[in-house]
Amino acid sequence: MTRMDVVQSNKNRANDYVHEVYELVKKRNPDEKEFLQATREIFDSLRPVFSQHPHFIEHGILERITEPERIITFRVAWEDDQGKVRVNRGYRVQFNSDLGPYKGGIRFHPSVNSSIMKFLAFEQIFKNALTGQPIGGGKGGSDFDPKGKSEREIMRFTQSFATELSRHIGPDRDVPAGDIGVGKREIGYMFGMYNRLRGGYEAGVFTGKDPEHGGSLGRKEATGYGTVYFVEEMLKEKGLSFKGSTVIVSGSGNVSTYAIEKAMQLGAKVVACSDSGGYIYDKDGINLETLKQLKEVENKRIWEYTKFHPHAEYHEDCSGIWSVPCDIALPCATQNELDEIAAHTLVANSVKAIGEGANMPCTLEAIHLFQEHGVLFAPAKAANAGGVAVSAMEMSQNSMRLSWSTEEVDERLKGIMKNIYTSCMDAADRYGRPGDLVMGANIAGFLKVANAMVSHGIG
Ligand code: NDP
Ligand code: 2IT
Repeated sequence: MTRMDVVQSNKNRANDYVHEVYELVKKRNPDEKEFLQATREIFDSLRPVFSQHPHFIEHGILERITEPERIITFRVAWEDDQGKVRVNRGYRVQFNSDLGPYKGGIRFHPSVNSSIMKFLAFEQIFKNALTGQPIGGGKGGSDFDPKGKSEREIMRFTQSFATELSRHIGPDRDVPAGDIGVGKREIGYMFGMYNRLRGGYEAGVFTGKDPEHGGSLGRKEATGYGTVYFVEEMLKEKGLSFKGSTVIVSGSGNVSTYAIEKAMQLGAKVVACSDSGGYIYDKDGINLETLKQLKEVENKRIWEYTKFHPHAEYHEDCSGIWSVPCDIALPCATQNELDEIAAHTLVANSVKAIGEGANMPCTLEAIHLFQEHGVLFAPAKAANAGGVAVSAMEMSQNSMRLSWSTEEVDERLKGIMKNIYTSCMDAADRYGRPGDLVMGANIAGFLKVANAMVSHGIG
């Protein structure tokens, strides 16, 4: 065989392998729409990897990496304020521990199901690998809806959830953090329950703790800031910047708030944000102080912004936010919030860059459309890795029993986001798709985990 024949034969073998394993994953996980979407995206990127490194095929890496090491499902019973017994379902997906203890957030949202937990844990494996820190991938949560619940109900539910979760986690085993519906308050309740059950104080078992009680400074801001740092790197390459740009950010939770703050600090005008009820448009630029007061302090709905800024508009239907003309759009709310129709609208309005602050906020069709039209695209597992990166810094600080300053954490975060950007660009270059950050992120993250899996042997 000539060299060309060998290359072609490796290519065919890689394509067949990826196709066969995807069919297997579909068969084993029927109806798990989000999980199949996340695997599809990774698989589409990996063909050139298997063609260049056929030994990964012999090691069955794709079959193994798509099957969680462990999925824990449990009953969470609790009593509401009326004395009525309520039952929710709890999950912890411990997907991959080849690079370190399972690491990933806990989500409380009524939409939580096995597919959503698995897609989030799967994404987390590659995201965590990209940070370069020693952390594996996991995710957990419950279909509990915190909306409309009293403080005490939230505490009782969270404590009941943590009672079962506690037997499966630990500082060297599995280290949860926050996600949708879970912030420092819920982390505090879980941490308290864990320590009570253990009869001690294990600081590094949760991250995202209150900085007054063992948390890292800068963790709250890290995901949003990190997303903006990553997008700024991507813009720089094309001679663009946040300075003077018009930006829209979906959501108004933890990630959105600090993406808005950093974009503003870099000189952007952020004109719209949302919650699941609708979006606000403020042509003068959103007032961040009002936003924080409403959402962080008072837990109110976003429409109330217009009470304080009557010139701003409120529109029901949160997906309408994508019709607001902008240079940069940062989807920071939830999965599949930006579909092909929204992508068409953004492209028609000459959007220049998209940065995914949320996990898998853009559908595959939307991503393809952006790429076809030359819109710069920063994929979630790279762009929103700043949150978990600072979580891993929190683990280090807890182990060393010391705390770093806000400035020190922020400097490290900037360095990590820059490194992630460079490794994604390098991988995209090396595997034949220069500038394609989706492919670059998937390949760079995958290679780290796959090499560790090979070194750890099969079984
Ligand atoms: P929060 O709970 O703080 O905020 C979530 C925001 O998104 C709220 O404004 C919420 O509106 C909105 N939202 C939630 N679900 C929907 C929905 N189905 N449709 C429309 N809007 C919705 O969560 P975070 O900011 O922590 O998380 C946001 C995203 O970022 C998620 O995808 C999460 O996985 C991801 N992420 C979070 C990290 C973190 O450190 N927290 C790290 C990396 C990624 P409403 O209040 O009306 O529900
Ligand atoms: O999706 C995510 O990266 C998170 N929710 C944060 C995980 C973490 O462990 O900090």
